[in-house]
Amino acid sequence: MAKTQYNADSITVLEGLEAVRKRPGMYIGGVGTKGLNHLIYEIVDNAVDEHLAGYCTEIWVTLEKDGSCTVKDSGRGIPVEMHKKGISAERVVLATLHAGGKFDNDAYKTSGGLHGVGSSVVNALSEHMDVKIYRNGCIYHDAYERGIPVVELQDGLLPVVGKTRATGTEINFSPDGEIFEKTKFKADWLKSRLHETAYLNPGLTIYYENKRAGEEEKIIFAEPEGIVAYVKELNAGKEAIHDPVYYKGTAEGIEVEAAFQFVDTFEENILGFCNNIFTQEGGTHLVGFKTRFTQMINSYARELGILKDRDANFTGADTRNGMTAIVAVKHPDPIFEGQTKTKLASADATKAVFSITGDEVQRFFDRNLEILKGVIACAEKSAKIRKAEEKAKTNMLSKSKFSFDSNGKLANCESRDASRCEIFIVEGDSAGGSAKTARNRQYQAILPIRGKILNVEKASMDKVLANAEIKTMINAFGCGFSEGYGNDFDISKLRYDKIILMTDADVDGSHIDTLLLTFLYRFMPELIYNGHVFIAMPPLFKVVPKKGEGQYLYDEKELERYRRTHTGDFTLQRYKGLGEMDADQLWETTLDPERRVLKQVEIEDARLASEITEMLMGSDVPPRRQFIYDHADEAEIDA
Ligand code: TSJ
Repeated sequence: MAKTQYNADSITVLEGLEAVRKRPGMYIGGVGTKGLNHLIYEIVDNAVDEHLAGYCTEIWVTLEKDGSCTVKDSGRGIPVEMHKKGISAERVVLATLHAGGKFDNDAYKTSGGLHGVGSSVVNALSEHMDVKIYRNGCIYHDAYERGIPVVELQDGLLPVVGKTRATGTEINFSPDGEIFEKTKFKADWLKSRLHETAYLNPGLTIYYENKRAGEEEKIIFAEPEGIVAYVKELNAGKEAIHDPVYYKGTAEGIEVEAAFQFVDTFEENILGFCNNIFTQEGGTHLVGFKTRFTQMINSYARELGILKDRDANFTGADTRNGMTAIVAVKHPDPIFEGQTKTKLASADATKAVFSITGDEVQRFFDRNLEILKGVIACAEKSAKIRKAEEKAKTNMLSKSKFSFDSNGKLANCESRDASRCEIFIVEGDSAGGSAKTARNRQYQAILPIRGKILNVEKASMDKVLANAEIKTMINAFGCGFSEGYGNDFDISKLRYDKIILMTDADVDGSHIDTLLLTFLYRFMPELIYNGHVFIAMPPLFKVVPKKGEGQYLYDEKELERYRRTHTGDFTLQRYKGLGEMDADQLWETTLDPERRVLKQVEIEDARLASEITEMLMGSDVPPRRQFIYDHADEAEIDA
């Protein structure tokens, strides 16, 4: 991995260690037992880096009788040669803050902790640190107290205290009782961390020994099966439905490794790692994995006829029901964010994991149909339970009076004669306001909706029902709804003869139409089958000639025709949106049954809307990109 021969000169020197002792929490997260144990991890990570560089296969970690800790590796040994500052490079690594990690870009580190820069921090927070370096046939010695060197250099170089044929680095340190609340390392945490390190580094053997009185223990952590063994351990005692699936690949300069196995439970247990660091808060690598996996299971399920045309996709959670997985990436320059800086934020990790997962998991499932069917069966089981739960929830919801028009937006009509009543679903509060003024309140109801309503094709049912506008719509229509299993829909209870979608004649408006139609198509298809759903067609132009009557025109073609067939001057008014019309104009053009133009929605329109929605939001990337490309001149589509 280290491509260039690095020498003592290439270490970047930054600053001293006083800052670390003043604010230890900034560097190791805290001065409790967690921070204390962190000291060991920082040192071990340096040895793991040497392993990743290809020079070290063994690490020894010992909790000593006297309360100190020793970490030793079989690597090349920290360089002891003269650094340009005139002292041994080892001093620069261990006694200079930030040195030791950012050597050079081409010698990048992929281990965890403070990315190899933590050794000087540990030194500063140690009452005593003792260093032995096995290199060039010699054993070099150095020692520090609270980060300050206590061994005299000879012409700037470390004293040689013995001869050896071995190479490696050995560090012994005692945490400083002035800094830490307690100085006894927690053995259990250490063991589990070392085991994790062994899983993530299959070529590495870690010899753990506890020599503390009454706690004596020796364990060898070696996991040649790597993350596959990790997945097996996480699933120990559970009924697995197949052997773990493993794959590895590189994309975008990022190495991606993953293993997963489904078990007979309802949990989802996905652990992410970046450069050996556990990403507690998840991040972009997991997004790539989950997104691709869900897509793949849905498209296989359709291909196999397990999902029929009319069936909704499995949700992401459905497809991961029973899944245990490890996703580990190696990123040359990762970005972490979040509360505890354990959320991977690098966008290229999503791409890399997405593409490797797509290739490799597809290759696997193509050849292991029975396992694929078992995995899809888990998703089916999850979907079934989910739907039952959702139905129970909705039944409660529709019985609750509080959920009706929860945000007070609906302006209902006075008549209770459904055959006369109409409800307009209006895009935007301002157009909604004008419509409320303009309407005939006897039989016209107005429901303004803001922005883009939830995309029901993608959102899970409980999210859909949490959406105030959707809740209001369901309640206003009065006939309940149906989804998948069971049928609570009763069209005889419908309170309006016409449901009229009223949105702007632009791409945003048609996007909202698409989403609304998708909602109706999925939850109340009978409304469409029975011809109750309409789209209002507000005019785009008004032409007023010098002489004669003004006239509304509904599209560019009509305007062209008008221009061709009319001579003489006329003023042309162009409507950018419903919000631009005043109440009178709105009544004339869009609300008045005598003059308005409505388009009756047919089931094909709704099916198409649903397909477009799915393409935009739910399924594979290539068709979506094609769609956006095809429509790029119209507007941006934000999915
Ligand atoms: F830094 C430390 F003290 F925390 C520490 C470093 C602790 C332990 C247990 C091991 C190490 C460590 C460092 N092991 N191996 C190395 N290797 C190097 O520092 C090294 C050696 C040779 C070369 C080279 O290019 O010749 C480069 C490096 C980074």
